[in-house]
Amino acid sequence: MNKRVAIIGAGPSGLAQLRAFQSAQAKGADIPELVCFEKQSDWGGMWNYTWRTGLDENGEPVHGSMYRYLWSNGPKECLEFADYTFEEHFGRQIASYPPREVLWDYIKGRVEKADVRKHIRFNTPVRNVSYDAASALFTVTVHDHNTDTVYSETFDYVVCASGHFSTPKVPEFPGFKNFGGRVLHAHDFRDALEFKDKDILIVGASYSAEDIGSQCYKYGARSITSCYRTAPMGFKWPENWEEKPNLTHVDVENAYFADGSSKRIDAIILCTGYLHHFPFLSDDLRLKTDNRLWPLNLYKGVVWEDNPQFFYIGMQDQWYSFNMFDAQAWYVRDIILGRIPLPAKEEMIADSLKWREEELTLETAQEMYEYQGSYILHLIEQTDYPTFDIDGVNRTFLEWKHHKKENIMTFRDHSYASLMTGTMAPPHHTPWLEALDDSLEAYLGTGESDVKQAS
Ligand code: FAD
Ligand code: NA7
Repeated sequence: MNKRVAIIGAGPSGLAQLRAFQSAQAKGADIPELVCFEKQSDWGGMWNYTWRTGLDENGEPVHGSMYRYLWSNGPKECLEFADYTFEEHFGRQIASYPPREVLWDYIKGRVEKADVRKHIRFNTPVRNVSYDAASALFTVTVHDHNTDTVYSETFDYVVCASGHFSTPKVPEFPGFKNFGGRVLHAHDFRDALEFKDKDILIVGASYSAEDIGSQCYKYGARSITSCYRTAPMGFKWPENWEEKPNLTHVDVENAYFADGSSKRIDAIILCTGYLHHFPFLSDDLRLKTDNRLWPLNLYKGVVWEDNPQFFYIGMQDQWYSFNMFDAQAWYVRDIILGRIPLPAKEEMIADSLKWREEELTLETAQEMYEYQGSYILHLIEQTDYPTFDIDGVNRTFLEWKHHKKENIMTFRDHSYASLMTGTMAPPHHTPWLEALDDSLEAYLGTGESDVKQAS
């Protein structure tokens, strides 16, 4: 096939795209030339942990928002690849909430097996993408930090898989300029031990707030105060964790809340979400959306309606993650291979609006993950991605929600069955609250050295 595809980013979404093409090739298909540009020096996206904050070794904004001791915030059974199971990777079933390093290992295992690393140009951020209607080609300009050169190449298709949990959304509250302690965004949070014996304030009421607060509790913060703008998280918090309505202002050492109460605090962690940020895309290609289940202008959640040679993977808010990126990547692959025809633009827009209308009716978490599940099923029915038990994944999400409601500090001690193989996960050898060492060795080992290492 005499075509070229540029893939921006080698995180789970970009890697899904590489694997999708490799899988077609392994079955005899003629595939286009693939070039994946990755800004970091290794693959895995968010799951490739960095200690850095601010700018990286090349002066680029640090991509990573993950922190030490991060364990999966949902059951691994909900994100399992349908074409590469945990049992295949680890040679046995493992417990249900692996730490970051274990999931990174799993992500890498599939793409090492598929031998797609050769397509990736590391240390190479994309600087600009523009489209020329006359030639129907994109010009992609990149900075190769290995040689410190900027160059451009042309492509027939571009897949943007650069992630959207990397550029922090940072509100300012009155008094921040004079606050005596540290103010940071979740994007720059790295090690909960920094906050041992401290009184911390968490702003926000979603996943980062819940998990960073829990990390700080686990690693010895003196107290946690979290505050919400719309609705409280509402879990049964430990006794040194208080949930309050939104922050109104701070002074040198106190935070003041909308209910008139106040609290002395040492540090403020803004868990206020992320921006979809694509500074390398021209206006005619740039997705503008907040973090939601159905961003507009993307036919089937992936095709840029204004230019169907341009695609996005993984831009939705995520209940499902890895296997959703796969469903999307296989679908995009089949459009590029000419196996799935695209309708006229008006029809694409009308289809997207129907999904959006349905999205607007969703009220409960259950309705939301069921909606995302039905979207995934809709995509995989049209490709050869191995189908899997989406209803079963939805049931696992439901159990997970119940376990969180029961006890937010012990939900990670539960086990679930794989929806791919049926095998029940064994319980982890150490309760999450006591497992201070998050290394792959500690997780997969016996647990004897688990408790001491992180102190
Ligand atoms: P990313 O993983 O962000 O990868 C994007 C890649 O694109 C990166 O490698 C980046 O370097 C590269 N890139 C960006 N810009 C450029 C450029 N201009 N040029 C070249 N390359 C570029 N999901 C779960 O399923 N379970 C969890 O427990 C979970 N926990 C999370 C915890 C945190 C703190 C965060 C932030 C996210 C978490 N997620 C979790 C969601 C996570 O984002 C996804 O699992 C997954 O990493 C998304 O994959 P992606 O490839 O779309 O994006
Ligand atoms: P989310 O899920 O986008 O949530 C952002 C939270 O921040 C949410 O509770 C917002 O409240 C809150 N927010 C945003 N702006 C403000 C202001 N100005 N004041 C108060 N509160 C605010 O981001 P997360 O980082 O939690 O999660 C993103 C991913 O990272 C997720 O997939 C995880 O797996 C890890 P709202 O409800 O909108 O009022």
